[in-house]
Amino acid sequence: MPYFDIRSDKKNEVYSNDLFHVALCFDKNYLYPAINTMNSVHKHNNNIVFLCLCSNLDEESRSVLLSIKDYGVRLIELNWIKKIDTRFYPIDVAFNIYIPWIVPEIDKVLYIDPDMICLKNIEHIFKEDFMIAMSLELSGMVEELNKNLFKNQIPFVNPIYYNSGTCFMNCKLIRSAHSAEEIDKEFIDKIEEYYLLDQDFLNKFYCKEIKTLPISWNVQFYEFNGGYFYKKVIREAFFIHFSFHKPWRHTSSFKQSKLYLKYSSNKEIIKRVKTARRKRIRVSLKNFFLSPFRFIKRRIG
Ligand SMILES: [Mn+2]
Repeated sequence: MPYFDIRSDKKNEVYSNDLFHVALCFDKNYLYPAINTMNSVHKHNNNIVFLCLCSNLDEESRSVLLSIKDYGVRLIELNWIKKIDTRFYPIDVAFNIYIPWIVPEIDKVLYIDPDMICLKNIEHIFKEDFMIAMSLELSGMVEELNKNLFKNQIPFVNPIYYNSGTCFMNCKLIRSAHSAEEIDKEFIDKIEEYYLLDQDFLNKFYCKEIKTLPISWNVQFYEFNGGYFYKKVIREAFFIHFSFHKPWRHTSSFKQSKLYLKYSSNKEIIKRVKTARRKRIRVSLKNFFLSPFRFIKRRIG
């Protein structure tokens, strides 16, 4: 891994290495969504500890994470040494693909995005033996519609495309088949090939080795909202994934923030979701009242 280094590796008081490991990658902007995600996992799972792979944290975020008392947190701070021009998304938190080598003593890890909410016990997945497993990106199947969004799926050997929001890794098996140097060569050295960085890479690199997890492991709100199976899918979900519009931003829909709030426990994030909701109401009222004038202006113009 000549492109980044491990700056620090700290554990909170209640961390125990003997439990199951769930990993998240985030920076200080995602601190509270990440804590909210971890809270939701902890609510349904007593045997899980968290690996927080972070970059650009400040002192306050660090102490917030390490002073968590309800569950184990191991905070590993990582730092990119070389500047990498990705052209699209910043590479800041794309450490998930290196997990098997960042924690070489750990054998199985479930990686999850910090914009997920867990709704059930998930511990049975750690008994599975597959090397790597993810759920499908349903919209990634509709090539014509999403050609630009999921543009890298097209040259892939595998005609199906996965979302990396939930990614189970048998790190031991991955380490025996691949090396970190190989990842550097195939990911960093060919970075211009990837648009949705880590997700495109995982799809391409592990292509034939990926086991398909049921969609209940990564229910993306945007894919099911308003759909015929919405209620059933939400009821059966292990994880709901709030991809695209974030519930704590004013661009989120009312229905989405309501669903996110229903399963949220972190006070800071609840406050942000509510503030965003008020801003959305203000913006839509403003647009509503301004629209006739805009219409008149257009007619005159
Ligand atoms: Mn996500």
